[in-house]
Amino acid sequence: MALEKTLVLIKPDSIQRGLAGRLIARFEDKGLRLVGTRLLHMDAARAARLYEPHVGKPFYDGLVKYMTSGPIMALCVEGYDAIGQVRTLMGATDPSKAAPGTIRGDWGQRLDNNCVHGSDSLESAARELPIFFEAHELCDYEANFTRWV
Ligand code: IDP
Ligand code: MG
Repeated sequence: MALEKTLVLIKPDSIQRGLAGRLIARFEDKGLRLVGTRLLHMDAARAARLYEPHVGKPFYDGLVKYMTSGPIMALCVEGYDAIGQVRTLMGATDPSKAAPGTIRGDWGQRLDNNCVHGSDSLESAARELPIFFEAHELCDYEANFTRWV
């Protein structure tokens, strides 16, 4: 298993609902560690950069509108197999189909308000992280629990 960094976004619906702390706790509880955090309100240009792979899809315009509708929190989290671990914690894209126990399964109802984003591959994480963080904004450290998880 490789040590990976991945991008998590706590989406506007989650910030509005006051879920940020509980969602961050889900990743921390799993043993993933925070190496970057940022609260921001995305503009259309940043959202377009993030969702470039979805250009042309029927939900694209609504997705950009949703993701620019209010503040989000960007997290860079690190851990073994972090990309896959985050995707497992998030659950299926459509919260109405996501398993109970996953973030989307526990907190979401609708595909167009699905609580969180997580990079889906090493390539995506490498493309997406610089959209939110410059290298110097990430903290390189070993948490004292690291050897146990
Ligand atoms: P993912 O977030 O699970 O990786 P993607 O297929 O990459 O899912 O889609 C990106 C985002 O676009 C989803 O998280 C969701 O917010 C939105 N989305 C995907 N499919 C639909 C749809 O059919 N209707 C509305 N929004 C959608
Ligand atoms: Mg995706």
